[in-house]
Order: sequence, then structure tokens, then C-alpha cells
Amino acid sequence: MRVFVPKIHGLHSPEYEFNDSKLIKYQEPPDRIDKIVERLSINHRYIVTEVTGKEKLSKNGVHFDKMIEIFENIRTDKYLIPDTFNIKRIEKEPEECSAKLGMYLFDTATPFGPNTADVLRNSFMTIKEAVNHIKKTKENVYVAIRPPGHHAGYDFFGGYCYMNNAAIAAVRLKKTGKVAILDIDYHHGNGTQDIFYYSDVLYVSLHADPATEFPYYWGYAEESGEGEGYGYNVNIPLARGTKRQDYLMALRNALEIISGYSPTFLILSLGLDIYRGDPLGTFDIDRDGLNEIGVLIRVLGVPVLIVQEGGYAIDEIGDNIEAILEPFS
Ligand code: OKP
Ligand code: ZN
Repeated sequence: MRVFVPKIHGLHSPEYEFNDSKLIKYQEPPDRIDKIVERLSINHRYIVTEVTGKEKLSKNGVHFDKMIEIFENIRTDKYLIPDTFNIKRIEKEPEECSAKLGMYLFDTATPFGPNTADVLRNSFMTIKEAVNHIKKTKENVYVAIRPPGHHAGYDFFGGYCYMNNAAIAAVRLKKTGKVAILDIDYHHGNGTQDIFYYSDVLYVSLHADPATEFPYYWGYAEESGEGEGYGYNVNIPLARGTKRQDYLMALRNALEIISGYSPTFLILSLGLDIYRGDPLGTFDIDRDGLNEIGVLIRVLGVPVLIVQEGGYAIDEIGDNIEAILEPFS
């Protein structure tokens, strides 16, 4: 299987995030992806391509222009964590960079640094190359990318995410067929849901119940989509501590819905934070469980674009990625 990696992702590397009323070490560091790439590079089933190119963010096809313009124009010598949020959503732009970011940011875990915009430009190019490859070959592709994307909506960002990698791919793939997105990250993909809420791109998410887990204000089962999108948003919230067998049962239901939609392409938002040893998750899914998840999804027989989202058990991330990708490779 082909693997695409944004070459300069490591230039986005905040030191801290503000979490649970404390300043803590940033939980989404470069070695997440470095460890994955290191492992797949020595496995003959994978051909790893580092993407060096960059693409202007304005052509992303998904996000609100004003938010993207702010990303393009931030000038800073340190990682900014805004302290004020635009909950009234006024459109006037303040002068201070931190306050500009606060217009669209929804949490305190998403610092914006000197090279963040450049890394996003490189991410965008990487997504485009992966999309071109799957379009041309109809073969499964894996994008080993960070920062992740599924919490970035049309006009908001947060949860370590700035731009929605999976959504950017979906919009492009939609030009040649029907697209479904399956999100198995531990956290609800509120950004992806938001972007496709009014459209018939099918979004199905298995995630921890928002009543107890981030992102708290999205991800309930009654959020079904609206207008053209009605019925095409499917949330399956699961209790903290959900065990492998219960998870797999819920996954079979999710796959039944996807199979009924007959997509031309499937995008898999892959969060390895469903693994039992993950510091941010609580699900009880072991490494064999990850492999079984891969097997069940693979059985759909649809070409899959796999996009990396979360996964913070860094010492085990190499073993975990191999376990889940093996059926697709
Ligand atoms: C990103 B992805 C909870 C704070 C949560 C952000 C978590 C982002 C997860 N009190 N902080 O979905 O893996
Ligand atoms: Zn997550």
C-alpha cells in the first residue's frame, strides 16, 4: 500500500496545551507520525512517499475564507494560545494575532506557531497527492498526517486540528463518485460533521459519548443532518470503557449503513486513541481488536483513503498502525 507523509510536519511542534485547568506538555507531538513512518518504512508491504510540495490554503475547497486568511497571515515568533473566544461570532477582525485566532478557535489545545501555516500548506499538498493516487489506481492509500483534522469545521478549529484533511479529500473525491466517511477516532469528528451536515456525503462516527468526553457539544445520536443532508449524518456514541466485543458490534452496524449507501470511495478517519493503552481514551480495545476492525472495514470491498487522526500511545503506535493497516495492505 502507498503511504503519503507531509515532509515538514515536525515544524509544527507546540510545547504546551492548556488542559483540565493546567498547562501540560503538548499531547500531539511530531514523533507520533515519525514513529509510524519509521515502522512502515521497514515493512515491505508499504511504499512511503514524503511529500515536499506546498499548496496555497485558499484553494482547500472546504473552509470559510476568513478563517483561512487568518491562518495565512498570522505572524508570530511563539505558539499562540488565545485567551478570548468569539462566542457571539462577530465578523470584525481585531488587530492582535492571538485575538484573530480566537475568532474561530473553540478550545485551548490548539496553539498556532511560526511554521503552522507552512505545515498546513504541506498537509494540503499531501492530501491532494493521496487523492490523485486513489482516483487513478482505486487502490487503498494511507496518509500519515499531522496535525489531525476532524475537529476543524467550516468556520471553527480546535482539538489539535486546524484544517480538515478528511473533508478536503472528500470534496475532491466527490467529483468522481459517492463518498462515505467512517470516523473511528475516540473523539467525535465535530468538524467533519459540520462540513457535511447539509450534504449527502455520508458521515458515520463511532466515538465516546459527548456527555463525558471532548468535544462535549457535538456527537449525540440525534444529530442526523439537515436538508439535503438529512439521514446522512450518523453518530454512534459509546460509553467510557467500551469493550472490544461491544465496539465491534457497533462497528458492524456502522458498516451495514455504509454498505447500504454503496460509496465509490470510503474515507477512514483513523484515530488510534481507541486503543486500550491510549492516554486520552478509555476504550478497552487491544491490538488484535485493532486488526479485527481493519478486517471488517476491508470486507466492504470499497477503495479506502485512510487518514490519520488521533492516537497518543506513542510507544505502541508502530505496532498499532501495523495491526490495523495490515488487512488493507
Ligand atoms: C484530538 B483527536 C478534554 C480536553 C481534550 C483535546 C483533545 C483532542 C483530541 N478535557 N483536549 O480527536 O484525537
Ligand atoms: Zn481523538
